Amino acid sequence: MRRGSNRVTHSTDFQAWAAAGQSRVEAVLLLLLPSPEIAPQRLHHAMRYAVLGGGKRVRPLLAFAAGELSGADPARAAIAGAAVEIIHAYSLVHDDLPCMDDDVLRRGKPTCHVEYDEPTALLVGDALQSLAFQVITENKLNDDANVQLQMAKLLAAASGSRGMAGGQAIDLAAVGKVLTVPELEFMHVHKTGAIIRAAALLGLMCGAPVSAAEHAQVDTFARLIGLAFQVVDDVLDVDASTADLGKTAGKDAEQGKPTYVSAMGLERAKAFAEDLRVEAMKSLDGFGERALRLRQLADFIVLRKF
Ligand code: GRG
Repeated sequence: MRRGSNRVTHSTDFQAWAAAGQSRVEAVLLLLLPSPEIAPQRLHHAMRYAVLGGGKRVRPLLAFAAGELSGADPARAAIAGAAVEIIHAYSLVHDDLPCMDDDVLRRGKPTCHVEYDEPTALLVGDALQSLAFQVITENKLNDDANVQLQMAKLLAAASGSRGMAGGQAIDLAAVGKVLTVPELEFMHVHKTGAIIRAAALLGLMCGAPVSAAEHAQVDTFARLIGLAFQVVDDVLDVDASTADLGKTAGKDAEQGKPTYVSAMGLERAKAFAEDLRVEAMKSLDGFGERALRLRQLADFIVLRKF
């Protein structure tokens, strides 16, 4: 592992940039979520519980960072990133339900169905998914309405049966089975990778048009880093504590889930994540300083401990 990149990731400059982005998206989410004063109050409370005050906000940070390549207005990238984060929050609420992963801890707090109840958690996910599409369609994110329509389509495809929801279906069907590495990759490119890719491309699309070649470079970067994100998630499940993760560690093995660690072993899985990081960096060749934040995020995603 290149130690130099570790220094970049932990530089105060990156940390300050990330903290500013996290605060910005938190403020936007606060405004976008329905007030807990409005009926139905309990559902609105639960939606805010699921979204606010937690998480690394990696997806909005990717939107900001990719937006820097196209000169996107950060206010627009923040809305696009928030829409993806709302989809992500919905997926976590549903994933934690007893009919799926059945977990009690998320982001260091009781999961939504534990804090509220199962029907409420189901509706929280449903309402958050609708809210994300309201957000991405009712706010002006690009001066060209056609581009904005493409953005809404991208988010829909990334979330649906040929994206995240499809990946989750494959994941549920894989419990207790042994998957090959290509099968694992297919599952995770959908389950985790699709909305990470969407976050980066939506941030990019908030700005001025870039060439098809540049768009493809960002797409490649996002696909590689989305997969790396999942490989690291599998590694952390065996290599980190529940306290550090804010969610139950060791669940994959306990539930008989095929992971990169079960398929390759811990050390090879770590090396694979590093290979993906290096490949992702290469895909940004030619962007120079404009891609600094994307490079730092790639480092963060692979070198993170939580
Ligand atoms: C229910 C349709 C549906 C989909 C669920 C994303 C997902 C699909 C389930 C989450 C389960 C999981 C732990 C996946 C591994 C990768 C992942 C998405 C981890 C959580 O994302 P982080 O680490 O979480 O970005 P924070 O809390 O930081 O936002």
